[in-house]
Amino acid sequence: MQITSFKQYEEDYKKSVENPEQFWGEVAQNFQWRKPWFKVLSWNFNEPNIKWFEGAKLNITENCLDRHLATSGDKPAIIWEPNNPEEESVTLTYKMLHERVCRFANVLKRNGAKKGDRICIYMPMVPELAIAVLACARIGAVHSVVFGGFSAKSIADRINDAQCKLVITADGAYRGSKQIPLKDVIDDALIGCPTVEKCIVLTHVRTPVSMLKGRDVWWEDEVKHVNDICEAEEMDAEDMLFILYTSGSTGKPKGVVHTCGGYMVYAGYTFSNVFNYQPGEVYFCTADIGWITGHSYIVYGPLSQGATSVLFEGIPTYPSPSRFWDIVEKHKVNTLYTAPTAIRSLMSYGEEPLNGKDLSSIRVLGSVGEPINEEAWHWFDEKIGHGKAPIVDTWWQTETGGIMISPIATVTKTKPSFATLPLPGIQPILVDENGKEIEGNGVMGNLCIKFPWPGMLRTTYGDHERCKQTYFSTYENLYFTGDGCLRDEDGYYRITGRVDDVLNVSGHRIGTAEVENAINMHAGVVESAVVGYPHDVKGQGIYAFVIYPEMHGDVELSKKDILQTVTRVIGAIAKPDKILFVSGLPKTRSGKIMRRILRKIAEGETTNLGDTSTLLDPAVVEEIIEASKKL
Ligand code: 7RM
Repeated sequence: MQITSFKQYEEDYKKSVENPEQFWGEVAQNFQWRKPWFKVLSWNFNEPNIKWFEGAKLNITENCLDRHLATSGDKPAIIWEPNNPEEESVTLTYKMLHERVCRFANVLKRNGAKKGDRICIYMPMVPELAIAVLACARIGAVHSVVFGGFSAKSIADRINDAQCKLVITADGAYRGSKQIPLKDVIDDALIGCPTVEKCIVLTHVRTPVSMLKGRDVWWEDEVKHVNDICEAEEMDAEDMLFILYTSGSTGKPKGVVHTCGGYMVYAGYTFSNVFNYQPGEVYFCTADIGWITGHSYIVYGPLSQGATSVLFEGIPTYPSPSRFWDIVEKHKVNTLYTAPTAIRSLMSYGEEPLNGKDLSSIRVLGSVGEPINEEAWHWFDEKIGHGKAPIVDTWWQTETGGIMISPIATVTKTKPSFATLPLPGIQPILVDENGKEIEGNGVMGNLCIKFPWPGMLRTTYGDHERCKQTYFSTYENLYFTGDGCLRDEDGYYRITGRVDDVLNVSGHRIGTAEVENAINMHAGVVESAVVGYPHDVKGQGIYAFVIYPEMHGDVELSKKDILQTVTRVIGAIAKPDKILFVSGLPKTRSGKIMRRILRKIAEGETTNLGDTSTLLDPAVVEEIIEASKKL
């Protein structure tokens, strides 16, 4: 299954396009199925209706756990590195992880969870998070992991959208020098969540929490009441595995749905190939399991391949900007998969944090989440990889389930800031505004995919029409990614960023409409418009133009108030970096905000604003420009 030469890549790619069913059928043989499929693929992009490995039965946890027991039961599956380096790391072998997953699966059953039930997981980056995820999969319950940085309201919205029956959380989480009171946040969320019957709480930071009688139970108590034998539920290949909410151009995040069979095959295949993972190696992905990268490349991908996956609770800069390098040295990490924002942040501390650190174990480096600028790419290459470790710049999305366009480590010649070539099975195409294909090399366009792949989303939870509208209606018979893309003279792809109203702040996807809605909830705000602007570390920063007519007194206080509102409504990750109070917004005669103009102003451009002739009130632009200069 592993590609070892460029020639083989070309052959596999050709085969995957000419005969996709045969190609993926063969890849799927490397996994364990209870029953085989009768059809590899049936599809149409119009409804859309996508089925991979129809008729097949499996349980993904048998692939991630049971099948490794005989040969690698004592091999580390998860190495947990705590927030505080003075605390001890924890190693769970495949045997131990299997036992704990089975035991916790029984806890879920004991608390009323059944196949098909949705379970919300809001936890710190501890081994129990991976255990909770896998325990859901074990019994066929659908997990919906919510990142620990989201607010009570965001959690409640997600729980209600999926009608979750259970919540799994912890007393709190560590984040550098800070503590996040997860259970308090959950308590606030659950006030508005009538479908939730039980809440299982893990002790982690040992902060006092309130436990609601009849609803809340302790993880530690529950596991004492059950044994560690739990037969895996037999799942259909197209049964739901998980929901993961992600932002789009509307104010309401969508629940992206992934199913068991195709997702497993795609996460496992791409993990093995892109990182060229070798048995016994230590692999470290710095993402949070609350995002798709953590689902596919901390949990399911690596474990399905019997790999050793490092799970880190902390942040890159605590207690010092040497933290990643200390972890690499301590656990002899062979593959480091991180985000450009982390690289840029660490770069800014200079070379001192690297002094005396042994990074010689590193063989492969990876980047994900946003375009990586050349400067960061070279720093990563030279200072971390010592020019010897290939960098895989992996382009993909929550919706794609796994990596789509990326170098294959040791196989594909890399090029700074290019995601390079599509993986076997992936058929990218560039189109213009009208959906006309842009052929040839040295061209730019909107990135679409013209053929299904096993890891693709199947629907958006509870609203299939929305899935169709968002991804399959912009261009006929194509999956639209929302990204702009360049294909250079070598046929290499470079993703240039979103072409819709979605921001990418520190590798986190945030819809401008979501931030606007949150700001507008503040009592004094009449209207707002949010745009992104280039930010040295975060990639994009959030710039908010806000109409706040009755402001009396302190401007800074009002800004603080607005930031707090955004934190309460969405979470701290969506806080604007800049707020500019204005008396009006540039609108067309039909009332549409001209974001193009605001984007230019946010970038610091004050003269070449393009065509402003359709503006209702051009004077407002002059006022905004003047005000922006003083910000
Ligand atoms: C994995 C993930 C998806 C969006 C996507 C892009 C951007 C991700 C890269 C990238 C340039 C990359 N899922 N993006 N990877 N842009 N180069 N290697 O991030 O759903 O959270 O975000 O992220 O805009 O559409 S995500």
